[in-house]
Formats: sequence, structure tokens, C-alpha cells
Amino acid sequence: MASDKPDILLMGPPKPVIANGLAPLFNVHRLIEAQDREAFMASLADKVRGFAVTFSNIPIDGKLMSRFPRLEIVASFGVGYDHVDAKDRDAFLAQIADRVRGIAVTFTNQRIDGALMSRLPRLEIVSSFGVGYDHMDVKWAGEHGIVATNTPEVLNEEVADTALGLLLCTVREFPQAERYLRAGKWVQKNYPLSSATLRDRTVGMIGMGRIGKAIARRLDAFGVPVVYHTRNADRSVPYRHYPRLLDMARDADTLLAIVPGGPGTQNMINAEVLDALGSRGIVINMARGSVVDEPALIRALEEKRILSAGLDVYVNEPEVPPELMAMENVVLFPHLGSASDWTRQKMDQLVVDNLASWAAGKGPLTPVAETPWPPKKRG
Ligand code: NAP
Ligand code: 8YV
Repeated sequence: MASDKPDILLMGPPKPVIANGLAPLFNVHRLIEAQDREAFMASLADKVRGFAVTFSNIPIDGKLMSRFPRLEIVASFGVGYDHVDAKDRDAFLAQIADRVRGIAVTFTNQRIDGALMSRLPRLEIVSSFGVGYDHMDVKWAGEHGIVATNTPEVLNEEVADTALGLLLCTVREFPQAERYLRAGKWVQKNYPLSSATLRDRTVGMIGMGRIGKAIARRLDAFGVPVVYHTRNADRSVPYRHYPRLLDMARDADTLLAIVPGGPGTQNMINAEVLDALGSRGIVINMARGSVVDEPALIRALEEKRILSAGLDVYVNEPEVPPELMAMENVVLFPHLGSASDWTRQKMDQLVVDNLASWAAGKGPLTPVAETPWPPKKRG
């Protein structure tokens, strides 16, 4: 008996979360497994209604799309669609505009702004990967009756583990010591003692939300005093609250940022805060690059007005300022917070689950605060 599930052409590697997520809903045809791809596509030309593209290096051009007259949707990995032939890009968006009701965002490096969303008049939901959502204009979405979802909680412990790793690496210079050993220098002389230790430090956390609490719990276990700055004191934690960041920077010697990005936190770690932190000061940024005034941080490090920094995030990722790259006293991670296969799969799954729950009429699982469910009427 013919199945009434729509036929989908899966292009690129069958990533488990995507392939398994699609399998119960669609007849999935895996291009990668075809002996003769041309013949395989020709045999499916009259059936395929959608492409699922699992990597953004696969060119989706007009010539390819025109081979599938029933094609309605190209669901691509990544929100960037620059792998779709530039001259076809507008046509592509226009072609799907009156059908698209949802966007699945699998990486947070592209903006989902009003200009993009307004091109899709039937859009109801943007299901995004990652807990941070400063890449989306959620205000615009909320005003236009579109719900945005993120992937909170499932990554808390992983990001907290990474934060402790980055803190330890920065304070005790572990990456530098490892480079020293690999350069064959240990046989000549011991690596120098680290000038810093966690033993005499107080960590001033900027942010005490889901991930902040998981980091603070680890610091408790390490015997490191914690204080924090947020806009609102959180009565559920025992740490001292500072309503003003500047006051906390004066009292603490280590700042660890784990707040959302966006205008509310833009450049909150600025020259004044760095000077208040002082020459023993260490800055750990697990939040977003925008939270730190990067040029001011570079100057403070160059002029030794603070001791060092450990950074997981940058203003213009994946570009890292050459001044930071050249410094020995900083530790630089390539945005690793949640980057284990185990945790990323949980985040991917929540992107799928939000869409599936919405499609089943039950509402999305984790809408962001700015776009509560059910949405207000379209403005
Ligand atoms: P959350 O539970 O919403 O916590 C956010 C915390 O930041 C709250 O304590 C909040 O307290 C505080 N905050 C918000 N705006 C503030 C402001 N203007 N000034 C001072 N404090 C402010 O979020 P989460 O799940 O812990 O995630 C936090 C952020 O971490 C994400 O948004 C993302 O940017 C970042 N992150 C990075 C990675 C990575 O890979 N490096 C991974 C995951 C998350 P108040 O509301 O009381 O101010
Ligand atoms: C993401 C993150 O992996 O969840 C977040 O906010 O920063 C990371 O966990 C990163 O945004 C890559 O898309």
C-alpha cells in the first residue's frame, strides 16, 4: 500500500538526530547511499516534496530544484542559505514564502531578523538551537505573533563543566604548561610555578541563572567563595548579591560572565570594571563576546592592568583579534561551552521536539520569555 507520508530527499550525511527525527514522519530517500545519484534523483522526480539538507556545503541551485516539480520546501542545516546559488536565493525564498510555517535553526551564527521573518507571511514558529537567542529579533517575532523557542536546561552541566575547565586553565596556565612540555622544554627546566591559584580567589559571577547556578555549585565543591551580580537578587542562592557590577569588581579578583548577549549586557565588562578588578584580575567570558568591550580588554591585558583572561566567546566569531592570539597569558577556547556530541544531540532533539509539539497542536515546549505561547494575534 502506498504510504501517504511526504517524500523527502535527504542530502548530505544522515546525521542521527535529523535522520531519526524525520523517519517516522516522511519517506526519507538518502541521496548519499545511491550508487547512481542521477538515476536515483530521476526516479524520485515526481514524488519528492522536500529536501532535508544536513550540511551547508551542498549547492542547492535552480537547476537542481527544477528537477523536482513537486518540491515545496528545502529544510537546510544552518539558517544561512548562501549555499543556495546567490542568483536563486531570492527566488528560492519567494518560492517557499507562502508555505513556510516554521523555521528550524541549527546554529546560532546567523541573524533571524524582521527582514527575514517578514518574507515568510505564514511563519508561526522559529525553533532555534542554543539557549542564547540574541541572534533572533524576538521582539519583532512577539509583535508579529511568531513564537521563538530555544534549548535551555539540557546543556547546563556541560557548559558549567567547560566554565570550570576554562577557569582552571586560565588561573593555573595548564595549556601554556602543556605547550612547554610538547616543545621539549621540560627536560631543560621545570615549568615555572603559576603566579595565580584558585586558593586565594573570590569568583564574582555575572549571571546566576540556570547555568550560573551549575557553575556556582562546582565552585562550592572546589572551596572557592562566590559572589554575584544580576539585576534581581535570587533568594534561592546563599551568595552575596551585588546590584552594581562595579562594586563587585572592586571586591572580587575573578569575574565569570554567564549572562545573555544583546543590548542589555552590551560591553558591561568595560575599562572601568577592568580597572576596578585590578592587576590580579582574571576575566572568564562564557557568555557572549558582546558582553565584554573587547578593545578595552585587550588594552588592559597589554598594559597589565589585569592579569589574564579566559575566553570562550568573541565579538566577531569565528574571528579572534590577532592581539589576543599573540598573548601568552590568555586562554582561548573556540566557543566550546556545550560542544560535546552528547549534549549537542540533546539540544538538536529539543529543536525537533519543539517543532513536533507545535505541529501536534500542543504548543512548543520551551518558548522564550518574549514570545509566550499562545502567541498574541499578528500585529
Ligand atoms: P538564564 O537562566 O536566563 O540566566 C541568565 C542570568 O543572567 C540571570 O541570572 C539574569 O538575572 C542575568 N542577567 C540577564 N540580564 C542581565 C543584565 N542586564 N545584567 C546582569 N545580569 C543579567 O540563562 P542561562 O541558561 O543560564 O544562559 C545564560 C547565557 O549563557 C545564554 O544566554 C548564553 O548567552 C550563554 N551561553 C554560552 C554558552 C557557550 O557555549 N559559551 C553556552 C550556553 C549559554 P536577572 O534577570 O536577575 O538580571
Ligand atoms: C551553542 C551557546 O552551541 O546555547 C548557547 O547559547 O552558546 C552554545 O551552546 C552555540 O551558540 C553554537 O550555535
